[in-house]
Amino acid sequence: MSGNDSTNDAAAQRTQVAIVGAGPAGLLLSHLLYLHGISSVLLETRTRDYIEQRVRAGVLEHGTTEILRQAGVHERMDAEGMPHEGIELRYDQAAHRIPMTDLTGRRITVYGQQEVVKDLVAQRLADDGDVRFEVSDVAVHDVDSERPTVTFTQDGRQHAVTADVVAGCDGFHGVCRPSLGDTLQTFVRDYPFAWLGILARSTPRTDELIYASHDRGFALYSMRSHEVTRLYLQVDTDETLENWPDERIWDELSQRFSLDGAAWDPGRGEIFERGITPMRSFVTEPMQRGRLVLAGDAVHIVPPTGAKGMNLAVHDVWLLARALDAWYSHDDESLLRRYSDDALLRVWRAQHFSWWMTSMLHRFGDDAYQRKLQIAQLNNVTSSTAYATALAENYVG
Ligand code: RFL
Ligand code: PHB
Repeated sequence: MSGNDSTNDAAAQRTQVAIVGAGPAGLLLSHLLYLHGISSVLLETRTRDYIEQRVRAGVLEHGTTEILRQAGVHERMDAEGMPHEGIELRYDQAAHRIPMTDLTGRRITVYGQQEVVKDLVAQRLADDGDVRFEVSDVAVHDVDSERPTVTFTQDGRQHAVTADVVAGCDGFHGVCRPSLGDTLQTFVRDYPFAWLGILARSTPRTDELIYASHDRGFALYSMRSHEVTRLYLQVDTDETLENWPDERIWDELSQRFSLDGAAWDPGRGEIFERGITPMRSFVTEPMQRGRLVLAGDAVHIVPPTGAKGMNLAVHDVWLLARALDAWYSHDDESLLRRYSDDALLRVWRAQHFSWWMTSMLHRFGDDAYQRKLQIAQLNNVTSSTAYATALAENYVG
């Protein structure tokens, strides 16, 4: 069957896979299905411009870049992405490098999530993919039948897409997870802090990311290009951007990155994007029910400290595309039935790693005992090859 065989009757369309949400998960799934000759309709509430500008993740695991390469959406990533072979842990006024590539043979690539999104949107449109932006009133029906349906409004008209499978890739606040019903188990951890993230026009001062654990709180130094830095500060959950004028942000970063007793200048520049993100760990199990399967942030989220969220979303849909291909090409439904079990193995490893990094690096109130434990843990990671290798293996994926 060709990749674009959806009929165009607006009232009642038929496709093989209806995909809700055009984040990295939904876009990559529709592209992978296209490569397998499986038709899909991709529905997104936001505009194309909005999803292409939404600033989020920046670190692609080795396996994620491999998947994007195999899928043929790698040209710009390979030209503009920044390969990194280590990270720095900074605490107690000293810098310690974790040589990830030496320890694992693998590397990460710093390439903004919105760039991945732009590349995937361009590819879907070049392949005449059926991608609908600015839809509303999206609802999923009949997931326990063999013909689940997604209804939505577009240009003031009501539409219905009937599919074999509905893929919920609609993020944490989407509509698909509630459709899994009430037999699910949900596992949650909320952290007593948030991240204030900025993008600034300044040349990165280092070649590698710096994770700083300071008595004043956590800070992260990252980048997007040779002209743009991406920095984060741990802040209280009730903080507002109004409380953080530019000078305060830079002064706080300088203190948290301090080295040898002196403030460290992260390279001040014009701040052109800022936001505050709460920190949460969350998993819903199982990730599927009947003909509804969920992927990415729709069904699990991690605090960003381990840089895992988008990588998990990519891995989920890679598994899903493989399972759907086995079903359509070889009438083998076993991988599809096992999708949730297979995906959850990796999801929980990433949950653990993200929780562990978060616990090791952030300030937890005035808990002096916890702080001593954190320093002991950091000393282990920076002095023992076994600990460092464990961190590196999890980080590069
Ligand atoms: P997304 O990206 O949230 O996309 C979901 C899409 O669904 C749309 N949508 C709907 N569409 C149709 N109908 C509905 N009813 C809909 N409801 C919602 C939304 O508009 C959206 O377009 O989920 P997806 O695809 O699962 O991707 C997940 C990633 O976005 C997320 O995990 C990462 O951004 C997390 N993350 C990081 N992940 C990494 O792998 N490496 C990192 O370095 C990293 N850093 C981060 C991060 C997330 C952060 N924030 C802002 C949460 C840093 C930060 C600060
Ligand atoms: C980012 O560059 O946005 C970034 C990097 C590492 C993280 C989280 C976010 O752990």
